[in-house]
Amino acid sequence: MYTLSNISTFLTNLRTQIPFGGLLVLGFMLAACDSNSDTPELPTASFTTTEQEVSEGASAELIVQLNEVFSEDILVPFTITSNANPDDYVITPSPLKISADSTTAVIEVSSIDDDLTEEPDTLFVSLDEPTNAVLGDPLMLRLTVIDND
Ligand SMILES: [Ca+2]
Ligand SMILES: [Ca+2]
Repeated sequence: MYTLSNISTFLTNLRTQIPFGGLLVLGFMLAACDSNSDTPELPTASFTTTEQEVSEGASAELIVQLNEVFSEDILVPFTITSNANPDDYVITPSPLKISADSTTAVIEVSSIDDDLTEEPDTLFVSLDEPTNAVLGDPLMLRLTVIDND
């Protein structure tokens, strides 16, 4: 019925006659092919754990991992919710970038060492909808920072 050369002749004719229409048909065909089988599955992005603890003055490395490598960079925005004083921390800016062909990246949380005696701080870090990936599980991590004074 339809051979590749038939289709290509058909498209060539179509493009010659109605260039825009031809491109439109080609676009639909590509879209149809894409949704069949060759759509690359997006990797999932998640934390590796739900709980971490760090001592005041130290840095915590919160690892975000993919379930498989991807051919393009992935951006993972994240949100931090905390009752802690924001001045007490230096945090990797959102979004976190996971470079093409790697499976992990790190959100670094450096806590500032002060001389105050405090209760432990709790920071909830949650991953938001990534670019070039989908959310996996777990997507929230609780970081506890223990006072050292
Ligand atoms: Ca201290
Ligand atoms: Ca302190």
